[in-house]
Amino acid sequence: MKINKGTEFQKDNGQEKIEKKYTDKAVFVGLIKQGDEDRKIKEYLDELEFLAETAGAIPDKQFIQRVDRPDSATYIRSGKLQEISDYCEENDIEYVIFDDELSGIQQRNIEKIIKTAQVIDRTSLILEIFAQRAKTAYAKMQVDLAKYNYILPRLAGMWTHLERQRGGMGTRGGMGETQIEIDRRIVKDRINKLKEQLKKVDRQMATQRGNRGSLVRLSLVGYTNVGKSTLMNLLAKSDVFAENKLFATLDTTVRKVVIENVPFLLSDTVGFIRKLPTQLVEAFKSTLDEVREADILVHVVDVSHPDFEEQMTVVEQTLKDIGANDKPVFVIFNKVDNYKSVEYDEFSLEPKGPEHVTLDELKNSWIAKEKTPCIFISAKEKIGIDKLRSDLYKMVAEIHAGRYPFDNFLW
Ligand SMILES: Nc1nc2c(ncn2[C@@H]2O[C@H](COP(=O)(O)OP(=O)(O)OP(=O)(O)O)[C@@H](O)[C@H]2O)c(=O)[nH]1
Ligand SMILES: [Mg+2]
Repeated sequence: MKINKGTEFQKDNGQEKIEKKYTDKAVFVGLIKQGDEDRKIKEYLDELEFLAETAGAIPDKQFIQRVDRPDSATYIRSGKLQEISDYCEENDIEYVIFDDELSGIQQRNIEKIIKTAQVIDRTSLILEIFAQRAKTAYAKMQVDLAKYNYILPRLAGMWTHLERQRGGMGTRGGMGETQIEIDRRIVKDRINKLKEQLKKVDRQMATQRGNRGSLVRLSLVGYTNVGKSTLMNLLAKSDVFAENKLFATLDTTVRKVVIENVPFLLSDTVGFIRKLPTQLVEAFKSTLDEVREADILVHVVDVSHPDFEEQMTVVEQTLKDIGANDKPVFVIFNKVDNYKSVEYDEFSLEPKGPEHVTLDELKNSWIAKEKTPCIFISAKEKIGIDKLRSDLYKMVAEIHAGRYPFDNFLW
């Protein structure tokens, strides 16, 4: 992670410099609110760790606090903050990463206590990953737009923060106000410019989509890292970048696939995640046009993930947010090769938990019944792919026949 390189940290009196080793070590902070399960928080923080690793940080420790609701001034209580601050100082921690979006005020108050490490919230971490991963000019513009939208409401704080660091007595008041206004105008100008540029590209992309005629369109959607690109490569014999990191894919790729004699278009796009920053959803609207205009959504799920049901809910909610929830959905439960369950001891006093559900039980459970049509496969080990192809064929052929009655006549 490069967010922090080159920053010098100073103690309060502005004199004593704290020697800073760049360790890339990060600690994570989460809250257990009323009604939250402890296990869930652990999984959320594990996901946050995975995000940080994707950005280049080295996970070190998790801090969890039980509270009724987040503190509006400091997110967690100041005693806990002090404990984290001490830990960071003793262990050369570089980043303190919070599992929520912090308000400008919270960020500033926390920075007053944690002085030797950089305070990062979930939103800016995700923005950082998107920035690192954006390859095309189009993706870069979208990420920039999201970043400026994140910065805009926080500018005032950044200014006072700068002022405090400079010890700028007397510069507060009038001049500060003007500077904030100037900064705001610069950022707003950049936002407007980016929106204009994006609009131009959007128009080109809309024309491209229009030129593709009325071929049936399928869109792969799903949580990040579930295997969408791996599946795309398998079905379309394409070469989309896939790896075990979050947000490997940011742009949308469209490929033509032919099964038997029926052609269709398959698109692979950015994955979703819990608490996806609204700024990003907003900025990536056009990347997601492909999803909005699809005939069928293919919802890929990593069934080997302990939290796959919640991930499905997140995806369904995000689809609603982007206005793509009225389409037929085909659910693919992927990674069956990695599915593990713990054998349940019938004589155990412990109740049967989700970890005891075998794959066969899962296939017959409510989830498989409710999410029909669905299929269980492994894109990596190529399990269930013939059945997948024939299921896709049936679905696509039906729509295709309606659109190309002449083709139909020839069969
Ligand atoms: N065990 C197992 N691993 C898989 C399977 N399918 C994909 N993977 C692995 O899962 C990881 C993520 O795969 P991708 O295809 O990049 O996932 P994605 O959904 O496109 O991810 P993003 O683009 O980051 O949202 C890679 O390491 C794949 O090799 C599978 O069936 N079984
Ligand atoms: Mg991908």
